[in-house]
Amino acid sequence: MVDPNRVKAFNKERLLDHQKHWGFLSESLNHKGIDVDKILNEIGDFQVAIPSWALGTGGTRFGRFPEGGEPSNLVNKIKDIGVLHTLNKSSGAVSLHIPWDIPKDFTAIKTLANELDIKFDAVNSNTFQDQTNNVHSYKFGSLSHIDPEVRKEAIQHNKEVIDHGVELGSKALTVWLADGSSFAGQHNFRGAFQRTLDSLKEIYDHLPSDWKLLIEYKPYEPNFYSMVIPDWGTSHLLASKLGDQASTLVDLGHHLPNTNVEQIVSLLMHINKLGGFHFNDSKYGDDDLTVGAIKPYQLFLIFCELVQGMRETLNPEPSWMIDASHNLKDPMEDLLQSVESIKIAYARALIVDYNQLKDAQAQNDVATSQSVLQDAFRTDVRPLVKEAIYQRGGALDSLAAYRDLNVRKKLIATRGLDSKSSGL
Ligand code: PSV
Ligand code: MN
Repeated sequence: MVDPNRVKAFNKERLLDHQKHWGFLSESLNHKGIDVDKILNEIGDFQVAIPSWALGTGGTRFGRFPEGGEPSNLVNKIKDIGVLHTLNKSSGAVSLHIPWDIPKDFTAIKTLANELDIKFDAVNSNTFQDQTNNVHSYKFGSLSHIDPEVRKEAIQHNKEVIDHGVELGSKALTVWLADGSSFAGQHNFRGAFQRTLDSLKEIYDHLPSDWKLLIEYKPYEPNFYSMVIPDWGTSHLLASKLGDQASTLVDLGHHLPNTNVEQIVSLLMHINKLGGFHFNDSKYGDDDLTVGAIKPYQLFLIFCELVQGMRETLNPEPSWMIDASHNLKDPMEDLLQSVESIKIAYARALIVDYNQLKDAQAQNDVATSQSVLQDAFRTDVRPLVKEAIYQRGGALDSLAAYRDLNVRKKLIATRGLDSKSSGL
């Protein structure tokens, strides 16, 4: 779908302009004593997994407006991620959602992914919807359900997801539960928590020794009175009771308005319990908007904690995934913009002078502390991100290249206008 030679030709036209901007920025970063080559590598190495359901147009419960050419099977989904990765050299991983995307032929899928330089990141179970072959219904919960037979089915599903992941080379299972209650009195909170813990123990015992169990939390939706795992405290409580292989997964959209997410990230890393991260942006709730579209400063502050945590704690590198989807944009364009925002926030966080910040903090110099952060945030790091991607063979402007190469038009021509993606 995307010929690397076309990417080269695309870059050639933009190279002089880029070099002008990059020359200026690299000189000023050097002048500040920043090791430019080191951060170029860090930015280039950073890979964010694409969830297998995100290649189709998102929607709300009121409607969906697909543009056509969507991948209707896993092979085509991986090919689409291959397109993204050819353009941005930053999407070299897929996070499979099971049962939506169980490979029909594991060897063929692995070979294809390998050819496209795509790894299998965390696998995600789904006990928030009833599947066609379900014996029981998850209407009133899954791992927390009052009926042991329903719990058994949900536990079994999670074990099967682990088994699929093992075949592909994944190293983590992400569990997000929709379990909860919508009316006061519906749940016994302690009972629901204890049953969830007991179910998770069985899943945990099925993990290979080099696997992680990532526990995602969410304050509301689809349940509106209580969620069994509503916040990072509950997620951490479960993870700490399960053992070293279990940790918390932070999804940016899963917080009540104005929550200090950067502080949560910092503390979880301090105790080596930040296992995964889902990127998106929001104005009101779990809006799943393009990363960095609404609150870029918060994203930067989160990255400052991630960068310091990766340097100063023993927290293993979290699994990174984009968890955004909506109904207005071409999903591939949305993903390219999300990845670009992530890299910009990361680059800004990498150029913060943390020594100066620590000195200012030690002297209670509030104004300097703020200035140190804002100096990095206000630096236009786009040439730095472009250079990192360009050095890996990617496009100097992935969105413009995607349009220039008419990718969506070609996808529609090959797959048809009414080709729909499975999943959400
Ligand atoms: C739930 O809102 C969530 O964030 C979980 O990560 C799911 O896997 C994903 O969205 C897709 O439903
Ligand atoms: Mn999520």
